[in-house]
Amino acid sequence: MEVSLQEEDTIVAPATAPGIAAISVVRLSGREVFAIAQRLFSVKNLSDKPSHTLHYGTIHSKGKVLDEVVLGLFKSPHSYTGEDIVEISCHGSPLVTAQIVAAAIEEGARLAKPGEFTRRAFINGKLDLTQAEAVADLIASQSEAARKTAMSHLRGGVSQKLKELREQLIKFSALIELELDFSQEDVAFADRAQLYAIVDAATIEVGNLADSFQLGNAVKDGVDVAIIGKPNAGKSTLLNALLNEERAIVSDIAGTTRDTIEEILQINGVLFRLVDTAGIREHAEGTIEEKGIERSLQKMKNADMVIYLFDVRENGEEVLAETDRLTRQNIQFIPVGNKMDLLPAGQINENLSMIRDAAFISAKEQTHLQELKQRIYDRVISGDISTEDTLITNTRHVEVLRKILQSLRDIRDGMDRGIPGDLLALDIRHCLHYIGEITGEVSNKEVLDYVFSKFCIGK
Ligand SMILES: Nc1nc2c(ncn2[C@@H]2O[C@H](COP(=O)(O)OP(=O)(O)OP(=O)(O)O)[C@@H](O)[C@H]2O)c(=O)[nH]1
Ligand SMILES: [Mg+2]
Repeated sequence: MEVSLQEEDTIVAPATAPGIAAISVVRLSGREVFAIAQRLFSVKNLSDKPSHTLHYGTIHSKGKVLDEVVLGLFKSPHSYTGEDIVEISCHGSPLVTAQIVAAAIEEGARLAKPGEFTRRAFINGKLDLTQAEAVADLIASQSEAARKTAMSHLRGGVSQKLKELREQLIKFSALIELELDFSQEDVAFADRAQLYAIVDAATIEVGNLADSFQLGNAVKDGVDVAIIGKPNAGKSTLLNALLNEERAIVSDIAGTTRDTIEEILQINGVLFRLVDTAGIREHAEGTIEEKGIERSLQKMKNADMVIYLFDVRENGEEVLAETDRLTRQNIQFIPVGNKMDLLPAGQINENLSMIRDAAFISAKEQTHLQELKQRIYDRVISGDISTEDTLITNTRHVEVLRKILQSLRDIRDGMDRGIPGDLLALDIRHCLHYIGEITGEVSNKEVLDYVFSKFCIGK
């Protein structure tokens, strides 16, 4: 593990997005920050100024004034990275920003690597690894649910859950080590029944966390929903109705939609990508429609979920056959009967009433759409897990959680077999090792490189 509170290099990077804006921020962090900033900035005695203060002045380089700026000072250890930091707010011109960065490099700073500021924050103990990862997720979040989950991780939600387990296991292994010191006297300091209880409770807790990944992933990345069905079933009408806008062309000509149309819909803060597809039929009219159908089938395969739309006036046999086929193919789908407004007194024919879990709507009259949205949402957010719980959104975390589960199983097996204390202590140490892998107490360069490579420069 890397140590030292101040890294050798002083790094610099624009912290704001490239492009024209009102202001742009250039950030520097490291041991030489004040010395470098002083050589660029008009206000004297920078390093004597108190932390968390702003200073107005000019930035100059090679005798030329580059810009009028506001410079913010953050002194170690009270800063994002834990090191001395200077933030220069300049006018938001890409040229000015680049010139200030270049001037800082000229004076001895080096351009930061992706995520390097956050990496330093991690190394200096400002954040644990899950929190550092949450920073990247928060920046990338596109829906309310994704933001909320990232924010909960940033505030230590994941680590908190594991911290208690870690402490219990550490206490326990200490007792076992103590037994080993007295091994001649055959005493048991560590109550095995208590260890069983800890391991069993932890298995449930860690198992729930691992299980939350499916939902967590959906919350973070969004869910692909393909609307499929025969031509004229009303797929495009449904897309428009769900979005509340005239996005797709609707007509009574079968085969209207030729290409797929994708739009984003948020349901209860979760992001769904709706895909309207070309109606699927045996005898397509022309190659364009054929290609469209091919794409529909592809979209159906790739989607996380399918809305299978049919006309409620249809003879239900064909619909039943289709739902059977989807079930056999293991496709997650919701059968939806459309055009209820055209059925006299809402009488569904017998075949259709046999379809399990079907929703019946009128896309045109916009009836029962709210229920349909809830249905779509419930499909993802099913079971006991809710978006209010701590959700695992990161593949790295699930993988390590599964290793923790396995090591808990090993501890339990060992106790069942009555293995000696030193071996039990070893199993517990394995488990502790994996817990440390999630939070970053145990880390290696490869893991850190992987985690921080996903950041942008300047974060
Ligand atoms: N009465 C009634 N008509 C509907 C309803 N939904 C769709 N329609 C009509 O059905 C016809 C076909 O609708 P579309 O939305 O274009 O159907 P589609 O499934 O997208 O068809 P393709 O793109 O050709 O595959 C249009 O005339 C719609 O106005 C409904 O709920 N009730
Ligand atoms: Mg269409």
